[in-house]
Amino acid sequence: MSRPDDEPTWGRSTVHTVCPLDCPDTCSLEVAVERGAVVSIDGSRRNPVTDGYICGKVRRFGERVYGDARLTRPLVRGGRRGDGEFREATWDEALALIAGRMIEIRDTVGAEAVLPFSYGGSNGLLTQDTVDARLFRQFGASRLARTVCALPTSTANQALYGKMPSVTPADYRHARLIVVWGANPSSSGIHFVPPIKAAQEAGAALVVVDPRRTNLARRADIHLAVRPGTDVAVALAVHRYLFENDRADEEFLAAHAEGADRLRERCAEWTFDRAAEVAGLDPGLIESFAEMYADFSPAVIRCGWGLERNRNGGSAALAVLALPAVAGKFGVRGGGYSMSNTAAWNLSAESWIGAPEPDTRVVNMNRLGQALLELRDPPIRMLFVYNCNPVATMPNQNRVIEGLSRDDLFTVVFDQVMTDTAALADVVLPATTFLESYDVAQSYGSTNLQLARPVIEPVGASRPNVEVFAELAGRLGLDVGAGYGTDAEALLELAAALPEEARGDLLESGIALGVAEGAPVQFVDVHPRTPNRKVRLFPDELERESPEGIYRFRPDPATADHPLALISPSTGKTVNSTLGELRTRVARLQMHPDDAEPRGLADGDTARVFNALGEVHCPVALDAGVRRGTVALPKGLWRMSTLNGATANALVPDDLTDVGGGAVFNDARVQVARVVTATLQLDGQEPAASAAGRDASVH
Ligand SMILES: Nc1nc2c(c(=O)[nH]1)N[C@H]1C(S)=C(S)[C@@H](COP(=O)(O)OP(=O)(O)OC[C@H]3O[C@@H](n4cnc5c(=O)[nH]c(N)nc54)[C@H](O)[C@@H]3O)O[C@H]1N2
Ligand SMILES: Nc1nc2c(c(=O)[nH]1)N[C@H]1C(S)=C(S)[C@@H](COP(=O)(O)OP(=O)(O)OC[C@H]3O[C@@H](n4cnc5c(=O)[nH]c(N)nc54)[C@H](O)[C@@H]3O)O[C@H]1N2
Ligand code: SF4
Ligand SMILES: [Mo]
Repeated sequence: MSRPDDEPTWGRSTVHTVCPLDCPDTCSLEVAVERGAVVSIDGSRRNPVTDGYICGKVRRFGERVYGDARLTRPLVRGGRRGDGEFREATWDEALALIAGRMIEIRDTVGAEAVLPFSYGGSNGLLTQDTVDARLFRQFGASRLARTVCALPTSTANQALYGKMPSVTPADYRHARLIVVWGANPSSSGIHFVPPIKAAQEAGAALVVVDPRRTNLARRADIHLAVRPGTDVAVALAVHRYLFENDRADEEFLAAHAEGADRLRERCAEWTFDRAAEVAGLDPGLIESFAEMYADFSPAVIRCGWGLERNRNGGSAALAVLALPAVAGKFGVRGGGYSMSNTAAWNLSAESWIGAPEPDTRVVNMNRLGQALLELRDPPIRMLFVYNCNPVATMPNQNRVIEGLSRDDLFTVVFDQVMTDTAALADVVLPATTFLESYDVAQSYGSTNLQLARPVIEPVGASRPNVEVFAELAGRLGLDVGAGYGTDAEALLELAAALPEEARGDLLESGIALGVAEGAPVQFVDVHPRTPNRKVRLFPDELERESPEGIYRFRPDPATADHPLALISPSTGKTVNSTLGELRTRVARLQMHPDDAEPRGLADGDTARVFNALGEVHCPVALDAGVRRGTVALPKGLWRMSTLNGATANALVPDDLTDVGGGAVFNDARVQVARVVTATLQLDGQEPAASAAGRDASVH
């Protein structure tokens, strides 16, 4: 890790802070700083969940802070769009340019021609939906529906339980049965794994529902290797079993739920045989799971996000989250469900944004390409990207790139590193990382709030979001409030809007643990936050929203030409696309040997993965751990990590989920073929290297 040499020498100090990245764990960190530079990052025990250790990704975060891709100055496009030529500019010049464009666009085609684009999964409460929201709302920009993740699951959790706080990992040791459904915590939330292992050692059974044999699936008593997108069928078959065999908790349902009869009607057709056929499983295995779930208490379901990223995602989340209610699993420590815990503090950004939302058009972020290419009245003329890397992370990548390549679009990208999206921008602004500015991280795995504080000075001329948006607002003549001159002032303003019990702990010790000291028992310490505190098993508003109705199965989109299901789950190398710049190896397509063999593919061969939307060229890794008929690429790849500059999202349709308008990343259906490398040998030269898509002939 490089260090500035001209800094004065002072001793090593350790600063306590938090990792705000998009990960349920929200680790508390100890960062060692020497001569003004980060020298090591490790876990602390202040957040009990962290337990003194963190993932390898964030241990390496210093390589990102000081890395080659780091943005240190504002940049203005020099050459043709996308050719990578930028010149350095001052903040004054860059912000004047942006403000001038915004005013010109507003005065000619209207403010709705500006679309702010952010997701903010790796951002805390300060760096998104504070001054940025005030600015874009007052300006009258188009609004963005932030739907790329968690919309189906959170819509289901909201409708059924009003987002009741979840069972936290610490309580898993009390469970006799743990069901990990569509989650892979070994990559996506590592602190969930030890509690699961400890519970197993104490005698708990483990069931994993996942198309891949994940680390936990290897240790499971039952692994249901479902075909992607079929969870709703499996969960409904379990419901049917419970209702038909007097294993439903009628007493609980009568006292604490409504809509059970309608759920019962919808599951009636889902025999084990029918669900097994749809999901590509042995019916006996689903039956064993159903019996186990009925028999064992406490039983907890860890519902992940893998099951929501398909056309049936909303219904799948509803059916899975409804299981503990129907089977009567609440009311005991270690029983119930875990979903995102973002609602644990019941915080609403509305309480500190203050400015009302304008009635402007709403753009679903999963259809960015379509919005850039097809929206009229007015067309989008400025895209302002921050806290997000849409070229790497949004569906239908080729359309996104085509949209961003429009000559008449002005794109601003405000980021920490030169992302694939920034490479296509007109103006690039450098942002601080969480080691250089304040933020308030809210855990979605547990219930704590923690303070991220500046550990080092901002690298180069990078600046925190709040300061940049406040200055831009000033240039636009908008009043975003007094307290936003610096991020420290903004922090105090935000803290004033937090509940009393959080504010004191957060500002004094940097951590507030939250509901019932972070370990609520569902239906004892916490209850559904629905109007009558009952579970709403058949939410009518979702039935109306969903084209075919809820608890319904929509058939697989596979065709004879594109028969394989491509999934793109999280890996231990990146958080979404964050840290993707540090990947050095080309990514591989995971494929079952039985799918590879008839295609003439051996381990390490270069393949072309394609459908009507695009193609990805990369080597194949044979792996019997991925179910037949399913292939997998890592989520969050940068374009440089494949052989042709396209990633899984080039193959993902921009269709939406049944409920919540979510992304259907795992509905990509593809064919895979071997790329035959040209062996043409020119006089005196080495054979051409494998160069898929250029001089190689593709079969
Ligand atoms: N290291 C790391 N950690 C992360 C992230 C990251 O990118 N990297 N991302 C963070 C974010 S934003 C999120 S939302 C969470 C997501 O964390 P997870 O809930 O773990 O979600 P995924 O990684 O998308 O997929 C989890 C599992 O679902 C499986 N799966 C795919 N399709 C299906 C299906 O149809 N049904 C079922 N039952 N399983 C399926 C995949 O094989 C995978 O093993 O992780 C967070 N943590
Ligand atoms: N194929 C496929 N694609 C997926 C998924 C999948 O399962 N499969 N999963 C999806 C999921 S779960 C999610 S959540 C999305 C997330 O997708 P994105 O929201 O695009 O998340 P990141 O890729 O982490 O990009 C966040 C960017 O914000 C920048 N950033 C961080 N902090 C700040 C800050 O304080 N200020 C500014 N200005 N910038 C900052 C980071 O440097 C980074 O480049 O990706 C989705 N994409
Ligand atoms: S990414 Fe997750 S596991 Fe890694 S340090 Fe951050 S919160 Fe902890
Ligand atoms: Mo996510």
